[in-house]
Amino acid sequence: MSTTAHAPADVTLPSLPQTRDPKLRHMANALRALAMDAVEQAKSGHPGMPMGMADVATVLVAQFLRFDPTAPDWPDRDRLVLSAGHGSMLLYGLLHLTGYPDMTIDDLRRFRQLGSRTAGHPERGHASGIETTTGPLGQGLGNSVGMAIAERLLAAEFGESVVDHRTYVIASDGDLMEGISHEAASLAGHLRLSKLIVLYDDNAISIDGPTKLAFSDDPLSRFRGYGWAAEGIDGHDHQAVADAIGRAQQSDRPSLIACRTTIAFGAPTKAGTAAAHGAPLGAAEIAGARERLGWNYPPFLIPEDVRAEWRAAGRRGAPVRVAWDARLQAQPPDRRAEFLRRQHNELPHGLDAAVAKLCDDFRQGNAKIATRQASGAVLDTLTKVVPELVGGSADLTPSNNTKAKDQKDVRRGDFSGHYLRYGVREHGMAAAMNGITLHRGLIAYGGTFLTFSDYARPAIRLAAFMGVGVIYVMTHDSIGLGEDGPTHQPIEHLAALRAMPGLYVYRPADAVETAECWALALQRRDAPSLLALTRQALPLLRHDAASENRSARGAYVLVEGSHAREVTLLATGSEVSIAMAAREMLARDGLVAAVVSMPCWELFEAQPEAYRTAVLGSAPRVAVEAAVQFGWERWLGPRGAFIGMTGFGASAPGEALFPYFGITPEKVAEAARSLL
Ligand SMILES: Cc1ncc(C[n+]2csc(CCOP(=O)(O)OP(=O)(O)O)c2C)c(N)n1
Repeated sequence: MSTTAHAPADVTLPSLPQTRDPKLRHMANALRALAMDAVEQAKSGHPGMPMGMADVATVLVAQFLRFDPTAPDWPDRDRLVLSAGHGSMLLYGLLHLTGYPDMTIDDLRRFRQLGSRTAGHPERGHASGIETTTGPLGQGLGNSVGMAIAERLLAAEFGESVVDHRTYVIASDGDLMEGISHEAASLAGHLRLSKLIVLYDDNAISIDGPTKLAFSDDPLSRFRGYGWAAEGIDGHDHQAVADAIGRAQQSDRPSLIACRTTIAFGAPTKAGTAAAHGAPLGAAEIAGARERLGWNYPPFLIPEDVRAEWRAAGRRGAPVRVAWDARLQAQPPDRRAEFLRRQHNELPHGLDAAVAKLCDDFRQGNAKIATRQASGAVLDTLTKVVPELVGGSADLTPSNNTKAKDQKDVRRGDFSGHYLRYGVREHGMAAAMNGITLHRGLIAYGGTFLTFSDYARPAIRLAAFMGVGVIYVMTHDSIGLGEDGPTHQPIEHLAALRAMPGLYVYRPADAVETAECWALALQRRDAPSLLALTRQALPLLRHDAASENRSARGAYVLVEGSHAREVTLLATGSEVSIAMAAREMLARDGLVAAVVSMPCWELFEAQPEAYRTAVLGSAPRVAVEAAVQFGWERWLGPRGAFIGMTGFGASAPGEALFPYFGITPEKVAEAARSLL
């Protein structure tokens, strides 16, 4: 075992390194063969990484990982994240061999085919045992930090007799090159997430060739600098792998184990080369690999003795789980019920009543506040009613109003709080939020400025894709933020976020809508929600004492015309009050306008056509939103007009910017008149 950092080595054709344990070697060869065969059959895929990491994965899964294929959702299982998602056949092979019932040999034969569980990259929900969707490099590592945080938070809340597991990650050079790996590892080191163990496939090869073409970092020094334990080992030496994992388990820090491996280990001419990264090896190379590995079986055939070893590895966890079950049963009934409620993703009773009371309070106080401020007040209440909420912000807590009054910070060594100081790490935050929420038992929300949603977007996309119910609190949602200027003023962000399938984008118009949108975001446990909130104060528009959550239909008629409408004014967020003022101007001219508030397009789209038609009306429409028009066409109809932004903003007080960019009641009224 070497504890010094490796510089990425020259890649020379390796002689087969010593693999010490014959039983483990055979088990690892089963993984190699399945990867070669499935990629060959699919005529596409990545055989190199699974073949290189087969020894490491075998030791981890057969000797350390705590799991039970008969109860894949066992809450206290170890989490295994394949961050290098291109090596998906490694995970599928493991799931199959250890006996997950929904990963059959036929599923492996159908690798990468339409409708199969075995997608090109692992997709959560396709098969049990896939903890998160990976493929975009670095995301899995980011998720794993969230999972490790969730484990500590739940252990602090429910006790280590119920929550005490580890998070293991298999990561590649690409994972470590991606910027998000810095944010994720830095946060993990800061919080000393000692139960996070990363097995890094240090094979010195990526797609372009040897990593030294682009990468001369010393990952061990780098991770030590973050406060991790880090060591390098021979990733084909089973004992070295086991010893290193054993040390990592004892460490008081997160651990990086750099496993020096040979990509496509066993392949006669392609091992150690980029040619083995992402293409079938070909019949001759596979035949040569079978010979070198001593694997003399036809494609997809696993000999009984090897299968029996793997099945035995898969059965190791069952007694541990049964003992865990008994410990859960021994908990006081209310604690057990609370634990299970959270595991089942059920919200507590009392949420609706709490939101209704908040709306009443806002109405009674005629709350003229920024929607970010309303959101802060909502959180003061909701965090009491929904204890699974875990908040945070990427260093904008006082601006995002994300910290509720009685929330305590999460700190290294003290995980009893529920508020995370994510630091200036939007991408790491969003990826960790996915991990926290995927873990089960907690719901993550996190804040930044709307314009920096771009910095978090790859993780937002995966939340949408997987259907993770995280909640983004994105404030400073338009030129209305003012003096910070055009770098901070979102322009195209609403359009870009609305373009993302599966993401619910909310832009509430006042304090009441803010409470309603928060309730909707919380209720949606199978998709992410994003709240776009203002920096500037807004008048209260919703004086109706409706018990109904009017935002739930996505858009609704806030004020109807006094008689048949001649024009319909559509708006979201801060511009709804502009539309209201325009309506009054038009009324003075004897023109009848209705105002429609559209806090959530995605919900509106899902309404029956009759409702949508009734809301939008048949009169000409004018839309107003302090952002680009992109996307509004669909609501405007053939004769509509749009008042908004056509370029970037400017640095000035917000009140000056709306008239400067022509986003005023006068302009809206003028546009309406021009249509009549
Ligand atoms: C964010 C992102 N960028 C690019 C890719 C495309 N890609 C897949 S694997 C890979 C790098 C391969 O190198 P490495 O991570 O070392 O994997 P190995 O070759 O060892 O399997 C790249 C660039 C990706 N999957 N995700």
